Amino acid sequence: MTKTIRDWLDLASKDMKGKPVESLNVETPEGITLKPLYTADDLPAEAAGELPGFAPYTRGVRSTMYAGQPWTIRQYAGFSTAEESNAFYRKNLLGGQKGLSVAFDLATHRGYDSDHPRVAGDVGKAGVAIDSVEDMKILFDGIPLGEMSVSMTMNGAIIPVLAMFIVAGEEQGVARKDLTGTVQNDILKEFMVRNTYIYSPEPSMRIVADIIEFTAEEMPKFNSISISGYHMQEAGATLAQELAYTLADGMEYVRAAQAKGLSVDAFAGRLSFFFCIGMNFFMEAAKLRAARQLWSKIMTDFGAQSERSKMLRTHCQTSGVSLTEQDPYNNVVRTAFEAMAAVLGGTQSLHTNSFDEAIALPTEFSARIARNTQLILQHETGITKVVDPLGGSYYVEALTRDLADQAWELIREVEALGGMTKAVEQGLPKMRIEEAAARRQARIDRGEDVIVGVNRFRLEDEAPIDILNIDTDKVRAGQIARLKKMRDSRDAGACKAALKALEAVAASGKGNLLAAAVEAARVRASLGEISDAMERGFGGRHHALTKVISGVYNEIYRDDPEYRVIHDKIAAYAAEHGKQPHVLVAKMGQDGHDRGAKVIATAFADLGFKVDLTDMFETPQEVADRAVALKVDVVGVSSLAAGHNRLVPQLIGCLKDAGRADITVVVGGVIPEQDYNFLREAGVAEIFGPGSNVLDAANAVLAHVAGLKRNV
Ligand code: MLC
Ligand code: 5AD
Repeated sequence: MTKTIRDWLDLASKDMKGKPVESLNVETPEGITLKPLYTADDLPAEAAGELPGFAPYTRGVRSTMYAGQPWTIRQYAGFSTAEESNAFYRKNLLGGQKGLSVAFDLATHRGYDSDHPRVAGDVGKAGVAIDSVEDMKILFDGIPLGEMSVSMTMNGAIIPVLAMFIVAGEEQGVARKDLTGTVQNDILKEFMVRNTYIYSPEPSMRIVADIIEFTAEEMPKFNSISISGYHMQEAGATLAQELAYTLADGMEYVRAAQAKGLSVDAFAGRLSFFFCIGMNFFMEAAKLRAARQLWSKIMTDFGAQSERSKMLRTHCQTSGVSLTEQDPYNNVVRTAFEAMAAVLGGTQSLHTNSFDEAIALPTEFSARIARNTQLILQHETGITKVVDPLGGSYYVEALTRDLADQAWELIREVEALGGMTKAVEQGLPKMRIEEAAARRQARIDRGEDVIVGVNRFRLEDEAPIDILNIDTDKVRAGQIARLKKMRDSRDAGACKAALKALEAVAASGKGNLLAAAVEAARVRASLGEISDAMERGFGGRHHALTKVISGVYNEIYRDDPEYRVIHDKIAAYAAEHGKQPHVLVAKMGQDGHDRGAKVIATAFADLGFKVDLTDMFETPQEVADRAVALKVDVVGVSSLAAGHNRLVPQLIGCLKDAGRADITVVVGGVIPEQDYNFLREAGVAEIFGPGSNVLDAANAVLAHVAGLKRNV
């Protein structure tokens, strides 16, 4: 006889030996209740009739998906000089990679030439240094831009970078109408989480709209934007938040383009998306299905007529934060699962991270394993042969609906504030994400979220692995020489006139910024000069306010004995000394990753430290001045873009010069073990690598303040 759910419940109750079956339900951070069993009763009614290639595209944007054409293996890469990155790209393409994806260094991201004093430690470090068309041409030397699709992850300095790309194409003999690729050009999430903005939100939104306009008119094969949730998840967002805020960003860009007088169908077919794929296997696949479903609905509401306008096409990257410094070969396994979730979710293009992610940029070896992960999926698993193999799964279809519902609520909240630009100005999404990040960190610290090799099954001793090292001084010297040569040989009058014209377009609000920048790039204006011209036109750079949220740690840890012990120790110290131990959490250089700094600031404040945060992008001197003025006990530097070896010793030097060598300096973030000795010798008291437990860190810092541990 056929069994019913009732029968199953009876059996399960028996197997649970009296414990209620509902005790197996799990509440996810997204606010979704997972049950131990899904059945046909859970299938959403609409799921039955959905087919790939048709709206709402839940099952995929193409009728045949990978059976017709596999996703693009598009590995994000860039380091050092244009020459070195070009050689790396060519090798990767020979190795089976299909599309290019450029990672620029932080100086370039923030609109500074390599000779700018603020960026000395960042040149060529987290990506490739590009100062001018000359560099751009070298970057794509021997790579035909009419055939190879190129993604460029650029937001702040998007105008000079895209202008230089267009001119590099011209000088290769490729018309702009034939260029294929994508620019990230997603500034809203920069204000929320990624932090490589240059100008204030309003002029920044104009830049986005100008690019959408220019590409819609002149570059029909080019994706004008890559609306990105990736960095939100990396910053700690739940999957529902990532999904909702990304689509809400998309809606804001659609409105910005409409405000320029463009009709939806003139540009919407070239909007693209970018999501992060973490370890939550089924929910990640469901997220991509839900994203397509929602976007189709959203674009229909915007009045889209063309089917293409309603298709959410996306790139995915496996999650960086899910990877660990400890036992790093585990990361190969994690990345493989994440890649599989992206593919089961129906991504168009994919980057798989390298196993050395938590330590340094990929080496040739780690990059090969990462690429091969995708080649093996495409060629060995048979996964490409059937469209949307998860379609019809009781669980995945229910998750797709639940996530869509949760995200829709969050989208409505943002819309009620007047859209994402307003919500960003008010700081709501950033605050929500930071709170989710603090909760996640607390779950990890308490061992509730297990990370193999970090908070469970940890190895006693680990041998360091080989990592890629970049000599930034050498890269910088080369860049400065090339800049000088270009400046000496260009037509100075023509360059000045083009920059003046660009400044006027920025100041007046009339004309297209990208069109004006192409003229400037052609006469060899540098990236920094083009950025400066716009800065003058817009009336300055943007300065973000940094805020510390509080209460999350206290709430989660309320009853935790270990937490209480440290909390009480800090309270006792404060009572005895008449002041709380005082920490300045500092970000230096152009490193925009602030999740770690924010989580530490929140946790330390809840534990009873007095906590201040520096602004983003400070110099060592600025941080030292602030530390002295605030009379802090400790400066905690958060470093995730490899600038520590240069910036931290400078900071310690500045503190010494100010007569405050007694201020303890600790460093946390992505610090390879190879650097520990160097930093200790420079005077760093404690180093907290990835996977550090926040309570342990608090204990160690307090010990220094209380004089129980000596600064080195
Ligand atoms: C594909 N095609 C098919 C098909 N599959 N045609 C028929 N049947 C099928 N089954 C066609 C498509 O329609 C398209 O043509 C062409 O083939 C290419 O396929 P695609 O699916 O569009 O792939 P691709 O060109 O790779 O474009 C993917 C994309 C794009 C739309 C998502 O925006 C992209 O490449 N994004 C990459 C973004 C990226 O790499 N970002 C890195 C961020 S790293 P047509 O004519 O329709 O175009 C980062 C980290 C940091 O941000 O630093 O913080
Ligand atoms: N090369 C390769 N991957 C990079 N990432 C960032 N910069 C580079 C680079 N230069 C990847 C990492 C990181 C994510 C934001 O992008 O995986 O976590």
